[in-house]
Amino acid sequence: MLTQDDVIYFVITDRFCNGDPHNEQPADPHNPHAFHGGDFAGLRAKIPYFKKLGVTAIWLTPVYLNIGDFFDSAGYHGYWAIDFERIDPHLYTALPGWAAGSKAYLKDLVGDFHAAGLKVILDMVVNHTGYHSPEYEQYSAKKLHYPEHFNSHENPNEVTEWLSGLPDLDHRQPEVADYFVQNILDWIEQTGIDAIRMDTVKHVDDTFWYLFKSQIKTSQPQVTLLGEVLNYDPEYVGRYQQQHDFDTLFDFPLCGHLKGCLVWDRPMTELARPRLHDAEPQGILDRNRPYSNANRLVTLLDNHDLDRRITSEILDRVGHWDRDLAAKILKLCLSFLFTTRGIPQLYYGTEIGLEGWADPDNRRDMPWEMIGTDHRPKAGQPFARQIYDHLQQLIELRKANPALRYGTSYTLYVDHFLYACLREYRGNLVLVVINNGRDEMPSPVALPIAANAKLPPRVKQLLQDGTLLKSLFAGEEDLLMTAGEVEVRLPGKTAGIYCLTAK
Ligand SMILES: [Ca+2]
Ligand SMILES: [Ca+2]
Repeated sequence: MLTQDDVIYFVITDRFCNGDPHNEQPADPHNPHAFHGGDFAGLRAKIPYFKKLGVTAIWLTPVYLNIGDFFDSAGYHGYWAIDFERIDPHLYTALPGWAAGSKAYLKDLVGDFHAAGLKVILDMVVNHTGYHSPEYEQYSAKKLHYPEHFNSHENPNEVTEWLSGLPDLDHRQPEVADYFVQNILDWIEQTGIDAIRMDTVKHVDDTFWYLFKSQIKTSQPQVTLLGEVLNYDPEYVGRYQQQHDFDTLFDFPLCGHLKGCLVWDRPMTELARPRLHDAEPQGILDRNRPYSNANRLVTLLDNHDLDRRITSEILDRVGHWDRDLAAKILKLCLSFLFTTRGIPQLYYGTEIGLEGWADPDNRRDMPWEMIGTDHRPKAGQPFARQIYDHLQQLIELRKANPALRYGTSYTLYVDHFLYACLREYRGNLVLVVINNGRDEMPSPVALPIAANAKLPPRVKQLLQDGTLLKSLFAGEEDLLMTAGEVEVRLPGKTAGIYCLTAK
């Protein structure tokens, strides 16, 4: 089960770490459309890396047997399944006596992750099969018949559209829906995974989610269902949590606004407003009503489906020569991600500022040559090291402060450049202030606490005059409560994070 205590780390297994050079059959690391050789042995070898960084749940791309070659592209990413019941041989190290493709290979990996205190999120696909090729006919063809079990090309319904031309299954057919319900139950029962990341949810007919809710959600409540509904409107995304009982969904609406503001310098009022009266316009963080619980959403900066990695988007914005400003903005984005509500998700490589533009460039191999034996970027990698160190500090901060995991968020102040948010949980309190302007604030801004009608008296009690709010970052000024306010002044593109110190 995923909780708000988790920090998710997403890997494309094939691109992460090659732990076994003998299961390649074949691999070509120089071709961005081919298998590169990453595998379960590589994931296992990097358990100490995950632990050092502080992440708690690893999301793996689908493990199904995939297409080896279709017009010079391979299903290295796992989304082109030709057999939904077997594991791709690129991924595991064959053991004597174990059936080829056995789910036991994943169970074994899950066991090692659990022993290390790491959860496993398995990516699953029900919308489509891999492209139909002679290979395909050898495997799943026996279960999913073409064309009877598939939607026709002519159907204009968006839900049944063929995504990237991938053969689209018709879940209104009882055989198809039942096949995938049984299939998912098999994976859960036989591998012990903690959560499912469900691919392309919006392209699957609703009929399937009703079956999923009745059979899988009820019998396996400990397995969290995380849905990918790639849409930027909370009303559209929230429907899946409200109606179909998805525990959590990727927060693409926040992702879009977060980058719009912090990378592309849109006004911070688009993120949140103090909402001191109901008529005030809403920011994206105020739009919670479409969700059954916005606090459980998975927040993110990037993934393998978006048009470029966060570092590259920032470089496109600031100019590729200005690495110092790019590092500041990337650290600012991470500061926001790890202090706002939700469960944060990282895409492998973001912790070291890995670049990557459109697919397949955003799926580069993890550059392990940059990482030292202490699992931290080497001293000769100053850009990577400052991002890594900042992120690691944020993960520790999140673990140490329940306010950042469960606390209510009170927006104290917003203008075009400045955003101030207070989070509190049972006396633990964190104040986050963001100066999104590129320049230092010309003068301090006073954040009213005592006069804020939205703050409960109990929280105001914690912030009486003379209370010190200590900065997380060395060298930055602490804040002192004076006359019911705190005054703050920050350099450009910087987040100040302040914790209440014990009296
Ligand atoms: Ca390998
Ligand atoms: Ca579909």
